[in-house]
Amino acid sequence: MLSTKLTLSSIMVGLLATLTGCQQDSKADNSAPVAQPQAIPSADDARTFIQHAQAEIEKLQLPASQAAWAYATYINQDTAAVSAYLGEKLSTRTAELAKEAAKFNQVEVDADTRRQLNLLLNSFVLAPPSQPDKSERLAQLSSELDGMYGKGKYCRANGECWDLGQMTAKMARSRDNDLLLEVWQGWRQISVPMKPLYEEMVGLANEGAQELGFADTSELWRGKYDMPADDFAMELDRTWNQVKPFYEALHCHVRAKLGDYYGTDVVAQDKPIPAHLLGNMWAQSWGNIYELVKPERKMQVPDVTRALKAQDYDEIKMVKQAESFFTSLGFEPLPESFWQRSQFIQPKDRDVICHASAWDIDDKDDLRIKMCIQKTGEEFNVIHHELGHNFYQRAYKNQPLLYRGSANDGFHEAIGDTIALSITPKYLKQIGLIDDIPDESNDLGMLMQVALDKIAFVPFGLMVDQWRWKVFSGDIKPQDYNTAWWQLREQYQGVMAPVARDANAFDPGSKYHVPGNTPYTRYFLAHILQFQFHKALCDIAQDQGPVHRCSIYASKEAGKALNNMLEMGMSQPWQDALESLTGTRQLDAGAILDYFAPLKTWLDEQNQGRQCGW
Ligand code: X8Z
Ligand code: ZN
Repeated sequence: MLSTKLTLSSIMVGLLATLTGCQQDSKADNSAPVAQPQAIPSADDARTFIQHAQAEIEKLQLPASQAAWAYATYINQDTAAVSAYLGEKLSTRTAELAKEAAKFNQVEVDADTRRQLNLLLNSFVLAPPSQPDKSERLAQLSSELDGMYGKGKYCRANGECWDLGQMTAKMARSRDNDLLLEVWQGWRQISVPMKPLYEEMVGLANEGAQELGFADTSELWRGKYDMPADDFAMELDRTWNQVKPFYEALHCHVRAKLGDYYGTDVVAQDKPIPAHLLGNMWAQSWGNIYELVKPERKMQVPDVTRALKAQDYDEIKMVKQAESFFTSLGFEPLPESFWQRSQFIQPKDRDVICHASAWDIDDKDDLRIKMCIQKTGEEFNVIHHELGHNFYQRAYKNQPLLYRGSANDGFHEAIGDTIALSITPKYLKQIGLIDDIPDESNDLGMLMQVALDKIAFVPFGLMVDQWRWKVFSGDIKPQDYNTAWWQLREQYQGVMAPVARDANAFDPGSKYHVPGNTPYTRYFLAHILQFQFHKALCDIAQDQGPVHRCSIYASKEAGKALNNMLEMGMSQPWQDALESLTGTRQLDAGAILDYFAPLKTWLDEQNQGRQCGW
């Protein structure tokens, strides 16, 4: 996917993706000159135009993707310059083509041509303004912001410096309030200098969006979902309201337990939870504090980190194991080049962007992942997540360029997670990572462990773009960037900054996807969709028993059904793709709620007599 801050789909997949994000790809082909529309263009002209446009874009994408890969895996002045240069060439030419496509607005064309013309217009993440100095500046700013995040380090008073990987591990494992606070604040120093760049970038991207006929970049981002932008926002609210009571119950229990552990002077029982105590740098998923909040009755819950260690898994073996899940479903193994070209381990000798991503460099077979793998159960899940992107990319590679993407960007994020939901005790025993399957009396522990990641994430998945959409639309002004961020964190997540924030702080910049310009609503969607997919696939696999114990491992039937949806790429509205697998056309949190239902009953009992809410 490309990147450059224009993108069709999302992750590092799809058309012109943003040079950032989580999935990138590109392509190559013989390009042909773009048709010159005549005075009164015909349907044939439109078809010829869109074919030639795709061929031309495809040709520009390959070098842009290669340069983006070089930059992400070796951040320096030269790779930054080349990647910004090629990204800009791609995005500028694509924007010219998108503008030219408007000439066919009044022409009656077949459904595929119309869909492709629309997708071309919607393919940007950051649309470049037509003035060359401005589009070059935009490309430079986005690449610089990316690099600032990738290079970010916090140095302590004693001169010792930590990168994000080291700090992530401390956030996960330490229970020392002072250390957690230091790490939390330290990482947020890296984003202070991003703010003026971010502000400038917003202005330029809005200019580009306006030239394409959008009110601003917010409308562009919300307009990619086969429905009017405002209706889509309402769909998100509807789904969030389905999950909210569950989230509030989990929040209430977790806050009470953290109060028991750290003291209610640190964790007040009528306020949002201080953001540094939840086991994660951004308080977005809480699985790492399972030990503090687990049910008191002893529960046997597989410790995957320990099992990986006991069985001597290294980074490659973890990836091989994840690949074998996909091949068990009937997918072809990954190509040899994947193993040669991927970055699995953080290089010691240079700065890289460690944030995990999956790439499709040529839209053919040059698939790669870029990670700095830690040997933990959490990262084992991330590997499945990334491979989900790669297998999706390969499934739609024969679609026309403008259809090479997921049904919507949430689908791309959901596939690997769906597979990871099948990493149940039954599966862990099958692959020899554990000896015994705990009986059902332990399910509550397992459900709690998973809910701390999945349910806890939901409001975070929503709030990031609630902030960004308002930043792009101008509802949040630069002087309010940080305070508005924390208002949304409190409102949606019930999480607060543990210390007063400096006037110059830019805390959104400490989350990869903000400087990386990767839209975030996709993860909210994915957290809902993956439970819909999991349920449907478990039914197809004829798994007996509760859905939280189901694993679709080795089910060729489930693999086939999944592949049928993946192969569609973006050729149909996402509602059709969803229906093809699940039988429903709606985003529906019913599946996630059903999956965790026994835990909700238990949480409600625990919370009796507690003062919930914030
Ligand atoms: O960014 C990611 C993936 C790459 S697309 C590792 N995720 C979000 C995040 O880390 O914030 C996956 C879950 C949410
Ligand atoms: Zn992803």
